[in-house]
Amino acid sequence: MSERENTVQEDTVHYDGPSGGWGSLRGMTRIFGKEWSTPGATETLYRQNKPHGFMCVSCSWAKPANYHPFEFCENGAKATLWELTTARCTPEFFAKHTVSELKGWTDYDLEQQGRLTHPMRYDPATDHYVPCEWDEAFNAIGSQLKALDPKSVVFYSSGRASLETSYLYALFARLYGHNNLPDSSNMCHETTSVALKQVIGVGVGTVVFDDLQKCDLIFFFGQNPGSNSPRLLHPLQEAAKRGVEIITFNPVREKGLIAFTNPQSPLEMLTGKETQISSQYHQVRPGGDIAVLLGLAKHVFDADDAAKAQGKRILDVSFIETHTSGLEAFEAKVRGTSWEEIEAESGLGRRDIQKAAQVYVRSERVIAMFGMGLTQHTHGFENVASLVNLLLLKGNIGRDGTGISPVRGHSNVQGQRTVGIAEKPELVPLDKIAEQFGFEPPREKGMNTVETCEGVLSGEVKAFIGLGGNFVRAVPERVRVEEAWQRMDLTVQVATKLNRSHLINGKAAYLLPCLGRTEEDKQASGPQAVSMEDTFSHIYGSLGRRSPASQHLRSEPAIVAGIAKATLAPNPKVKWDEWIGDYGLVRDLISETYPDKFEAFNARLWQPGGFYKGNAARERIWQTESGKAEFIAPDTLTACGFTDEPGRYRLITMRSNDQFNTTIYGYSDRLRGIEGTRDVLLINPQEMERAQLHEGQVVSLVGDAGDGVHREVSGLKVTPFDLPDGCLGAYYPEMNPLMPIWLHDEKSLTPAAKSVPVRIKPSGGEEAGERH
Ligand SMILES: Nc1nc2c(c(=O)[nH]1)N[C@H]1C(S)=C(S)[C@@H](COP(=O)(O)OP(=O)(O)OC[C@H]3O[C@@H](n4cnc5c(=O)[nH]c(N)nc54)[C@H](O)[C@@H]3O)O[C@H]1N2
Ligand SMILES: Nc1nc2c(c(=O)[nH]1)N[C@H]1C(S)=C(S)[C@@H](COP(=O)(O)OP(=O)(O)OC[C@H]3O[C@@H](n4cnc5c(=O)[nH]c(N)nc54)[C@H](O)[C@@H]3O)O[C@H]1N2
Ligand SMILES: [Mo]
Repeated sequence: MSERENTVQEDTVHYDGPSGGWGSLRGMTRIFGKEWSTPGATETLYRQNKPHGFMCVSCSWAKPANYHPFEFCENGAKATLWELTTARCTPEFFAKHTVSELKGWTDYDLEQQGRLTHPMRYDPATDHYVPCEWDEAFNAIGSQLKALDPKSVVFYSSGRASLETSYLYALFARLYGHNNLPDSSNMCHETTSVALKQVIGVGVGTVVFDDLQKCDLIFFFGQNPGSNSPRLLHPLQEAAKRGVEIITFNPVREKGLIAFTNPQSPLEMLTGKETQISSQYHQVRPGGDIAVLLGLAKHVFDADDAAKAQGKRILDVSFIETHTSGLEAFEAKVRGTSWEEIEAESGLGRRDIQKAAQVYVRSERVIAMFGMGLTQHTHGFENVASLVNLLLLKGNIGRDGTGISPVRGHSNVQGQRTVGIAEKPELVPLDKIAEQFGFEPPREKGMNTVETCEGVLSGEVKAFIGLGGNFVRAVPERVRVEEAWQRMDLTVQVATKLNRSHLINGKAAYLLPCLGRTEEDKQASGPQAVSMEDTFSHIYGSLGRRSPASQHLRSEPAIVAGIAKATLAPNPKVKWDEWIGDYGLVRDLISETYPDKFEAFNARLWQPGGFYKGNAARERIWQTESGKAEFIAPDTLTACGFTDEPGRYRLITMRSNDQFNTTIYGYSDRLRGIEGTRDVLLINPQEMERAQLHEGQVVSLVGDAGDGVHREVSGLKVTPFDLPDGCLGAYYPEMNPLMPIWLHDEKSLTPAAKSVPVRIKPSGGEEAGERH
């Protein structure tokens, strides 16, 4: 059976309940029936996100000091139980199936095989993975790395690895001789890191937990907490109950942003009482946010003009004068943009935008939260900068209850950057590292994710080490990247579960199984804790206690050290064995390299609520080029990188409630009412009629990027869905073959996954819209 046929199951249905509630409990039991009911699993969940417990492996939402008895959500529990599964992907499994055969399996079926148990080497002669010893793997990898030019080797990381692992991995890269350290954030919030650094001087958000309790308005742009950070629904619910306005801009009416029933409140569960979350919900066109944000600012300037006539001001004039630069150009841009242009690009009426702006005008303390809906666009930078512009107009950064708040993805994606995983050398204290370890680190810029793909396509990249993740599945242009991938000399994947990236192999390939975060990590000095940083820049310890899924597993730090030792010449200042024996020594190294953020790291590891690494912009210290917060006048109204044409749609690639990135837990997108299949094409009924499509019809999507490359995904079932005109929705990662590698944010190179240009092709037929 083909991969696609495999996944098509029954019909879609509709869900009218709130997010959370009984549905979320049923969601867990359905998937995890067996594991969910074992006493060990419940006990493990109880320790999730608590001091001396372990930190959830799912998203990077904050872990509060005053935690609930069960400080986890539906999807956090899914992620944990996924790691606790009793299924094992053993050498016998690999003996039974060739790698070519496994390539035909779905993501779901691959991960269902459970935890990897042994280090494996790919044997091209038989097309099987065969077991090998750890030392054999390390030595073989080490000798190949020694023979290669370090500049042709890439060390990728997915945002899960701990601060300790990440620090060692980045150090290894630099000792070896490159800064090729792409990570998953290159496909994610890199736009945020680049834009915030330029406009407010720090690449991370300025909001902390307490601010959510003090604000009176939250703007919510392009993030879906119901599925991707469900614990964020609790403070949102509390805010809504306090009368805080929550104004959402999102093309999709996401359930979690509409209504929520707290599954941890017996009263709410019994009475079925739900809280309305968003006070206004605006279905902006994908790519239409710059226009919306200019519209909001336009109303603020108009209101300020009117107030001036009465001797008052709406703008925070003293903040703007003392703390910002560039207002003039921004104001000229806003005033020079007509409401007609704003309406056309945003897909929203002037009155709706003004209604939102009126709330902003009267609010004292405003927070803006955002996610992939802003970052994954060709002009994602302008999206994020425009949101900051709006906040700056009324001094909404650097006061209690205000600020900019990206909602990050992976549980330690922000922290990895903090401790040196960065392809940009200017983000790392290289002089300090040189002094600490007595070597000369490479100073030239390394490759990020898009550049790595380009390097693989051109043959420049010869070897790839993946510390977690599913690189080949997650990147754009999958078909071409997969093809080129196999020309590499060496691919090494450190992982917990089998995925597609493990099946696309270089000439030599190793699959190295590691401990999960819930598992006990015993080293020479005893059980080891690790640590991570959340989206609010708080740092926490995490201690695994479960007995490991297999006795052959090694910890991520130990695997990094094992490869490093086999690759590098001995250096008396680089003590891999001692560091692996006691991760506290690694934390001391981190304190030494980053004294401002990590002073007394070991002593503060278990501080309830985590310790705060600080944020200059929050103190109104602007580490920007001008020394001020910078208004940016966007030179485009659309965040899209292509023009509208008849028959060309903007495709949003979406996450379901039943997945963690490329890990597919099941086929129920409960909160959107899509059940039984992921092979859907979501489109509104008017657009269906225009394209002469009927519900249930099976169609293909064809890339329409105009670069002459044929890109196509077939077998999608037309499903009517409430979306704005001119756009379509379908699931990530299935749609990634449609994304050109060059379609990315211009400044940060984040792939533009929320506006992919496509046409619809009825099966076996011409592309719809061609007749126009
Ligand atoms: N359960 C679960 N949790 C996760 C993940 C997961 O896959 N599953 N992934 C993790 C990771 S790595 C990340 S980065 C985060 C991702 O979390 P999110 O940032 O929420 O990412 P998405 O779900 O891709 O998209 C966010 C929202 O953007 C909206 N959107 C699309 N285009 C636009 C637009 O042009 N404008 C606006 N305003 N909105 C738009 C979509 O409708 C969607 O609601 O979640 C993390 N947490
Ligand atoms: N079209 C489209 N493409 C996208 C996106 C989109 O919205 N649309 N989103 C992008 C985003 S935001 C991101 S972050 C990337 C995600 O890209 P990645 O981070 O590369 O992918 P994941 O799916 O999170 O990786 C899952 C795999 O990680 C491994 N794993 C799980 N836990 C551990 C662990 O503890 N240790 C180790 N070593 N391995 C572990 C398992 O083997 C699992 O199969 O995808 C990006 N791609
Ligand atoms: Mo992400």
